[in-house]
Amino acid sequence: MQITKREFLVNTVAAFAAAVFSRQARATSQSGVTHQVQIRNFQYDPEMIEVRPGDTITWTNHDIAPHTATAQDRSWDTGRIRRSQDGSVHVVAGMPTDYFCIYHPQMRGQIKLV
Ligand SMILES: [Cu+2]
Repeated sequence: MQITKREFLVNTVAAFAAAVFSRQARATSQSGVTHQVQIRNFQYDPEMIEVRPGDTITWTNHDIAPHTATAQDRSWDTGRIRRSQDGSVHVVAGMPTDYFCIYHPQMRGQIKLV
């Protein structure tokens, strides 16, 4: 079957548009930002962090002691973060914002969802 020049052009434009659209869809779904929180001297730095749903928070432990970042209601948790390691949590809408360290409950941090 013979494809006319016009059909060829339409197909090419459609394929290009589909490629651009799928690239944009991917970019949108991966638009979250990664925020860094340092843990030093048994403190979260910064102690309060502004994040949006879709973002990721990564805590890096610079202490010798292990730490965690754990929601007060325990609904989310980085798990044990050893010296020089990090742990991450994905931000979702409505997640509890106050967190602490399981091993050192006096360590407290806060997420501000914006
Ligand atoms: Cu700790």
